[in-house]
Amino acid sequence: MEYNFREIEKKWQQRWVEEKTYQVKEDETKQKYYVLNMFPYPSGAGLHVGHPLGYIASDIYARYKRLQGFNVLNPMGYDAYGLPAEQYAIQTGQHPAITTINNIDRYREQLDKIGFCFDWSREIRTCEPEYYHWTQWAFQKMFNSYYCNDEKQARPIEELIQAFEQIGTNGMNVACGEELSFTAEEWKAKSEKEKQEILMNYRIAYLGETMVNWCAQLGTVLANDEVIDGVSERGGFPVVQKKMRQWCLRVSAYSQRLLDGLDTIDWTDSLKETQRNWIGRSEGAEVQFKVKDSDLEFTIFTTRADTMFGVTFMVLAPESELVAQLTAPEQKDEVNAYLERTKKRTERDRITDRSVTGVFSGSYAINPFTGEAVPIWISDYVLAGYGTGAIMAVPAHDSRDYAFAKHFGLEIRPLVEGCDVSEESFDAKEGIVCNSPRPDVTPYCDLTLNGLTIKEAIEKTKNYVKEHNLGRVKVNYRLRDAIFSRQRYWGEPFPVYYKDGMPYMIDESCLPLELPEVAKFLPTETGEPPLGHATKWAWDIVNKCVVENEKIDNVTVFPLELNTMPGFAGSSAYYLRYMDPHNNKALVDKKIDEYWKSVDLYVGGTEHATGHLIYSRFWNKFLHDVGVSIVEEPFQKLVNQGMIQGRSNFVYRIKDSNKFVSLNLKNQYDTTPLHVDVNIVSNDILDLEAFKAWRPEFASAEFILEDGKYICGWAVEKMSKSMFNVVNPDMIVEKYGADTLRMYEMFLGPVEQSKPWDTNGIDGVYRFIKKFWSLFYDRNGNYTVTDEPATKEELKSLHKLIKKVTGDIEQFSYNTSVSAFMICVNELFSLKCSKKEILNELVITLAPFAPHVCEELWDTLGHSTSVCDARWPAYNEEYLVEDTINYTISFNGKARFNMEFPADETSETIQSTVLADERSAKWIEGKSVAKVIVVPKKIVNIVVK
Ligand code: ANZ
Repeated sequence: MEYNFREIEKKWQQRWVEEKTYQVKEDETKQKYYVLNMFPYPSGAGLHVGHPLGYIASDIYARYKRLQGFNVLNPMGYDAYGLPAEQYAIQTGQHPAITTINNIDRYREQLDKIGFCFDWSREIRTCEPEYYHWTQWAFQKMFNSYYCNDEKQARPIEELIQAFEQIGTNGMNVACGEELSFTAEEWKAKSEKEKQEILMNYRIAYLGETMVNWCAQLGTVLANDEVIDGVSERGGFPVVQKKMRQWCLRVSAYSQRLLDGLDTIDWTDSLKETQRNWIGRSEGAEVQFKVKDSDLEFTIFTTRADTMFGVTFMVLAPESELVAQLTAPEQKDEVNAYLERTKKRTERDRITDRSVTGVFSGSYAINPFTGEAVPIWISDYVLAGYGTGAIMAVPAHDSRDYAFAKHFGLEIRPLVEGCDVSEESFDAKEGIVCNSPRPDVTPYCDLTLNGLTIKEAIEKTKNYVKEHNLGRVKVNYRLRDAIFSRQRYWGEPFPVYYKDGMPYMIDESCLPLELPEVAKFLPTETGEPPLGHATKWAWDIVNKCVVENEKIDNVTVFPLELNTMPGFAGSSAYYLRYMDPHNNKALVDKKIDEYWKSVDLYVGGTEHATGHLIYSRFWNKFLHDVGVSIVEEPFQKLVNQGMIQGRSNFVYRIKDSNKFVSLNLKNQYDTTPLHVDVNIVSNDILDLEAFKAWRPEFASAEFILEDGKYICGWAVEKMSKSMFNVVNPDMIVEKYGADTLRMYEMFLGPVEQSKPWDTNGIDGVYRFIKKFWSLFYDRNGNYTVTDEPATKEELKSLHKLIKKVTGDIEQFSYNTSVSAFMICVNELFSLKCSKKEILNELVITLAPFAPHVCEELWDTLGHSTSVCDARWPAYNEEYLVEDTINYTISFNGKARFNMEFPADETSETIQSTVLADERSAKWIEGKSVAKVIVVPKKIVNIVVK
């Protein structure tokens, strides 16, 4: 029988479905192992060879773990809500659900061809009501919770209401937007609406005033990267900063837990560092400044409390509420003009663009340490959302303050008097570097920082601030609350209706609230989100159902929320749902949750380092607090697969002609390189007929060949349609089979590394599988496997392989495993080994990599169950011991020849045999042997004089 991958792969893919080979159930008798891939967004372009890289790597691991006796969960599904389907709907009118389903079908077809061991019975799609039921449910739980800083966890909002009723805000240590203070009596005296407004300040899912990039023409909020130079990337419409009421998630409350959790998980150091920076813990002090000639006071945040004596001005963020209060009448026009200008800049512009702008408010603040009055300025280099939105500026020691002072001619006062303040002596990190000790500042207050290091001085000043009631010690985090509203159609609807301007949750028992149909996917004429087009989008609280908008009476029928949830809503807890995907009573059954616990191995791209991987960790911690998720960290080990880049090919057109010249002759002509579809190039040789058929303008192309061939040039670029270098895995499967594709993708290099797709080596992998096959069948297709016992050499070759592959898989070093398979098969081939004893184990070892051919051969070897359920072979060190050792024989340190000795030979025998060998005579001739050194198992050196 010949190796016919088409038949074999089809046969086993069918069998796996029929026999439910990859369906997994909770099994208390077995240890669980949960493997997860970041689920794909099914785009219209389908999969290219870069996409399956991570899936193949995790598939190998899942199969390996199963062979080791683990009960392995390896599910797959689709992140099915998203913008591309909606944009396509806007352009073509095709409902995004249809586009999405078509794309999913195409993905599934492609994935099925590669032979993954996914348990498809657990498939989820985030756009299906059965799934988003639980996204909505989690949102409602967040709405009904607040975060207690003392207990370091989310608690039911009722507990907070109770506390307000009993003691007001007294002694309260909870996460909030704004620090409020009221007594129990004051609370009780408030109206229902006022109470709801106050609770919003504490809820984990809350409606908050946030600054957004608003594009009126598109009728939507845009993300920072959708805005370029103040206009929308799409359409070029003006974008302004606007305060909008949006749903937000209080992710910031979890900052410290998100940091601490990083120490408990097995992720790369670089990924952990990225998250630490993103969370941005910053220890400092909040200090109160009084406003001169006024009762007003305001608070600043500083990490350099020790620089208090260098403060020469203050700066407020333009959005700060203080701006209106502190702007003097004579400065009003100038300030307003400035505020208008800054509205156009996104936060990112403000952080990255270092140009200096600002305006004087007309007011002064009093330095609490020195009693000195300093001017208060307004500038957009101070961000409203960080710290308190106000700073004390120390131009001599902070580079942005320095630039600002230089620009506006403000005083620059170094901590050590008399230091040079010119740009040359300004260090971006430390500011003005002074080597002399700090001066005594006792004239102003009883705090001396003389001779202290910066760190010590900061500590001492912070203590001083605390003791003298000038402010407090404060830890800030850069991590912001997540904006959770989108003005889009194709997303999860919020299970929320509005009564008297305040949001209320629809009954939990009424979930899921299904996405309504709309006539248009665009915003409405009045600027409402697309759900504003829905005519049946009102909530009847008596009948607990969705009814027509005309029934809205704001008594029993209320309008429903028009925003939808963002992309990360559905992807934040999907891993939990795979455990129990069809449960309509709970997100996941408690017992099942206890069995699978969390993901042991998570594989996906690095682009999710600060988005998905922060949101899902937050979401999971919240679910943990409310008793759903068993483990606090959802993903124990994380492997980032690299990108597969495209390997583009070029043809060279001779200027002003339709003639193309082969690569190595091109220098003789004046040519322009053109990208050519890599699918009509093989080993850099162009298929001339296919090229002519590729595009009409090339139908009459002529060629200047070398050795009868047209050789193309090449380059490594991003894999993209526009560069004609996209390789579809279907084509590779068609030509070589899935087992070759799988092994070849792994052979390309370490999983974590980015590397170009280069089909030049694929034939070698294909030949390897054929050679492996030939250990079972001879050239004439006769089955040659025997029951003869294996020789020592054969066992050694096999066990060397098992040892190597076992170690490699644990390290995700699959490329070196593939080489090891090649070496072993070559060795067995030259030993003419067709022994069942050897081949049985070889098949099991190769099965995670090339499952189809291994199932086939496992079957041929006479086994009645799937190779997936075999036992991973243990290697036996005994077989690896060398029988003989090859010694290098040197004379005066120069290697001359080699000799074999039994591994246990004595040094004396080795010495005498070497000296007696006739080859030695040549090197000793005319001299005498002064010394013989035998280094056991390595070398013999003979010193002659
Ligand atoms: C005085 C000072 C002197 C500062 C000095 C720095 C150096 P991190 O580490 O990022 O927390 N700051 C505070 N709030 C700000 C805001 N909303 N927008 C822009 N800048 C703000 O940085 C904290 C430091 O950044 C604070 O310490 C403050 O400037 C500034 F030699 O205060 B510092």
